[in-house]
Amino acid sequence: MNAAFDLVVRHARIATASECYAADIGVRGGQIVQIGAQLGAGMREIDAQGRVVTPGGVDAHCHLDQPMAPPVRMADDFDTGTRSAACGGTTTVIPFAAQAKGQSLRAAVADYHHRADGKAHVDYAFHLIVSDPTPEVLQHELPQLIAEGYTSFKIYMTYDDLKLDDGQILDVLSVAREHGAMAMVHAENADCIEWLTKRLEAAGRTAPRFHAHARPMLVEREATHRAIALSELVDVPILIVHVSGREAVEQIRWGRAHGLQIFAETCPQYLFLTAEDLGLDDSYQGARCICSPPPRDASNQDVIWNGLRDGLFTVFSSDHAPFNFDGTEGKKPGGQEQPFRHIPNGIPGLETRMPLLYSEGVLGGRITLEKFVELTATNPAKAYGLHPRKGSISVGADADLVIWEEGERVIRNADLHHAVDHTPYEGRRLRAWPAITLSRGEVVWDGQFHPRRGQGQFLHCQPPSLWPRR
Ligand code: DUC
Ligand code: ZN
Ligand code: ZN
Repeated sequence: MNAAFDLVVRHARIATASECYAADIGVRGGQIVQIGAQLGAGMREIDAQGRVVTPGGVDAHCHLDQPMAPPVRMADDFDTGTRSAACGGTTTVIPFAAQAKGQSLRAAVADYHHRADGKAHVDYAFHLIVSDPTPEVLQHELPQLIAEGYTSFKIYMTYDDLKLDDGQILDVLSVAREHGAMAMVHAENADCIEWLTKRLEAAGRTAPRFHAHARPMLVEREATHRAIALSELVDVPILIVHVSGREAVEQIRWGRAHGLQIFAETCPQYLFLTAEDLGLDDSYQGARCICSPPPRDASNQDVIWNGLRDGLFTVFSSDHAPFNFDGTEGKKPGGQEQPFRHIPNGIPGLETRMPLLYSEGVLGGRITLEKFVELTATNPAKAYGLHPRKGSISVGADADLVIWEEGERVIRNADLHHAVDHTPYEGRRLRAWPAITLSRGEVVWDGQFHPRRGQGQFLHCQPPSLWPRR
């Protein structure tokens, strides 16, 4: 057979960030080469039967095999993490090459490549984490790495081993401005958290649920406001990550109303969990849902939904930070139940991010399909310099596609493909799940996982394209 295409996806109801329409998708060499009605034959054909087809998800905030202080260790590496991503409709992940204090940024990147090499089932890029902005880092390493395709970095306002002071943040933001990078900010006030934590400890309040008491919205509000002020001073856009509720949202709206380019990310845990998931009593079970910022309450979930709908949020990421509940390396470091201060922060979410938002956002009538695509794929690709190769269904783009299937499904950790021993969403009902995930034209998920270990490519990123270049 003299086929025009390697693959044709027929009768697709294509959803992009701007429109929905019916067409066939022709794929050759892993790329979309034609979109239209009644395309010629493909070597392989998939009949989408009028189902919704979206771009593969871009999860622009996840942690995989990130070095931790022993005995803590992440449960997912690039093998299990990208496996889980593929089965949940995500075809690009952007985890973090984290600089330890005293380490060169280059060494952190080299180490992280070593961790990823030969393991990924889908494509990946790296953000940097800058924790030690020495003159060498600011003047040489960071600018060179940005030029080489590491065009985004995260900075922390909390966590002793990562946090920067305001002067350091200004220095790092200046590099982002000069070299056209995206600065992501973890906005929580470290000193307030420490002060509150000590008081809780002195009162014997160390159970998991007190994690949320040590990180009230005020500490996120103050740091968000400060981050916005610092970005204004330097005159550079920033993206506030994992925004949890009303108070940070108000600060971002304030910044935007003053003409500042403040972008924002939120995550499933702020839509589907509340502080009550950290425990109503002193049970240790709540350790599973410890993450920072902590989940808030139902009224704050509504604020986050509104922000997703009205454009306050630019991207929707998982903040997948995979720690087992049982064992010695995760939520019980050394095998012991620990005071909340010592419980690793983070919950798994790579595989459930897209289906949760599709189910409750799109099929729940809260956001449009176009908005879903924008938040889960197109905008993250733009924010981190991967668009239009990723995050779009267009000629020339990679054939990273998800064909959706509507129907009830219950989340069970036993059915997920990460290496974590729990999901915070156990038992939750979904209204849709990816039927097929294609990564550069190859089926990685069709109800069964089809391994492509080592086929996932490292992606060099362009500067962000969310705002015009200077
Ligand atoms: N918070 C973070 O800042 N990173 C990883 C997970 C978390 O809860
Ligand atoms: Zn963070
Ligand atoms: Zn994170």
